[in-house]
Amino acid sequence: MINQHPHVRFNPLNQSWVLVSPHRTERPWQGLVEDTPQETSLPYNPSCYLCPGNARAGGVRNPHYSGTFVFDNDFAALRPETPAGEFREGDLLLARNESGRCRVVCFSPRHDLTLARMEVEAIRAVVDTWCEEFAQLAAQPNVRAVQIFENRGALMGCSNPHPHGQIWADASVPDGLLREVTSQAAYFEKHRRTLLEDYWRLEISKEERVVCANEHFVVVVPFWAVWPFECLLISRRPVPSLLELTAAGRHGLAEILRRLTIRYDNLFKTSFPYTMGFHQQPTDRNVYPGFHLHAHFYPPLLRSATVRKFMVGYELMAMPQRDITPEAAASQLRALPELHYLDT
Ligand code: H2U
Ligand code: ZN
Repeated sequence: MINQHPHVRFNPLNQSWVLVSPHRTERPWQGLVEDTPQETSLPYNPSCYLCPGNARAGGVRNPHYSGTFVFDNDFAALRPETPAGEFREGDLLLARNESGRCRVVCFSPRHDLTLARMEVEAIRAVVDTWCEEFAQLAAQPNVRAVQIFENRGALMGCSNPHPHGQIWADASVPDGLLREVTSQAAYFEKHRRTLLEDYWRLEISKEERVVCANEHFVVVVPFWAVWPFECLLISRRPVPSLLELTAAGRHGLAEILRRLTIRYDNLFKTSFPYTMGFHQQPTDRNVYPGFHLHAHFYPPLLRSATVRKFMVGYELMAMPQRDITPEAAASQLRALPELHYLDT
């Protein structure tokens, strides 16, 4: 049985390997114990730059918004007005100007909420906002990829607990997306079905790595997960982006996001930190057969609200490594209730 021995697992989406060492879960090292991050409870915070009516850096004042609210990042990493430019010296020094646009998406006017604490209808409004932003950014001539993501919690370097995410639109297709574009295209060429459709069907039939599912989406701890409680959220229908979801599909996405984030919070009875993001087909107007909408959740926590995994040593030098198996992680997440612990 593979699960009792150290082994490596292959990630067919990005063509990389992860080392799994199940026998190590009993070792004495207990990891770094960090202070539990302070949880906020006020619906409005006068010093928050995302709360309605407050001033942001640079002096712009947020409107008194009541749903979602989107603005251009005041400290954008990519800027639309960047001129074309290239630098090259032999085969060693190569650089290129990169233009793009960075947006910040407030999920709610309430400073004290998170996706896990929002109603399905409110999360549905976030999904609709993601769709509108994706469509608008994709329509711009110099945008070839749109990355929607959320960075949650101080442990992930998130600067502000006010529920928000970001969208970076880029003039070129970033490496992380490109790798998944390439492997999905190769799989489709060979099998005439998308990699992720075959994958979710396989996981649904096996059950052991499934966390939760509804009519439109399936959430698994992927066979090749790197982070202890990493999850992969896959649309059942092989659509290339959020825009091809039906109204029912958008609702299904809101529902499954709520259920997954509640399970995460319930795992260690904490507001669970993570980085999540959607992978959607590039927006350069090429055709991408086999590209299948999905989202990755990468949470850093390992054993409690304070013990986190670090990517260090062998992992930075060679390949990522995990102790707890993806199957054990999925079984823990699956066993949790979908009622938030603060509501019980
Ligand atoms: P985090 O999700 O990593 O916390 O980032 C929040 C973003 O908000 C960050 O990219 C931006 C920062 O540049 N920001 C503004 O656009 N205006 C502000 O007044 C403060 C922060
Ligand atoms: Zn706020």
